[in-house]
Amino acid sequence: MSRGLPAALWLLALLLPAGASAQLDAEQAWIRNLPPAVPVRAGYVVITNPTSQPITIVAAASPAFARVEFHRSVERDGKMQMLAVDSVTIEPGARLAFEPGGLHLMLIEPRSTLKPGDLVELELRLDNGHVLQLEMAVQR
Ligand SMILES: [Cu+2]
Repeated sequence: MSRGLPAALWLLALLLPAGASAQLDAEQAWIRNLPPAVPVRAGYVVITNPTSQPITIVAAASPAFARVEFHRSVERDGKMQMLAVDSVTIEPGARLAFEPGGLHLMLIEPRSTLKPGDLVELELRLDNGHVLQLEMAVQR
C-alpha cells in the first residue's frame, strides 16, 4: 500500500472535523461473512463523486483487519484471479461499485470473529487529504 503522503498531510487529514466534506459519497457498504477459518473477507460499497474533480482513493484501513487492499477479479485462462490495484479513481459525476465479481475491498486477517449484523469501520484515504469514514455491515 502506498505510503506516499508526507506525515504532515496525514496529520492534516486527521485534524479535519468529522463531517467536513470528504467529497465522495458511499452507500450500500457490506462485507460477505465467511467461516472464521478463512483469513480474508471481501467488502463492497458503491461510491459516487458529486464534485467536478476526479478523486482517487489511495488507501484503505479498518480497525477490524490487519490490512485492506483493493482487488479486481478477472478471468484468465478460464480461471478467476484477483489482482491488487494500487488506487481507485472516481471521475467527476461518476459512480463506481465495488461489487461481487469485480473490484472489491480485500479485508485481510480479521482481528476477531465477525458475524452477520456486525458493523465494521472502514476509512478510505483520498488523494485530496480527506478521509472518508464509513461502516460496513457484515451480511450472509
Ligand atoms: Cu480479493
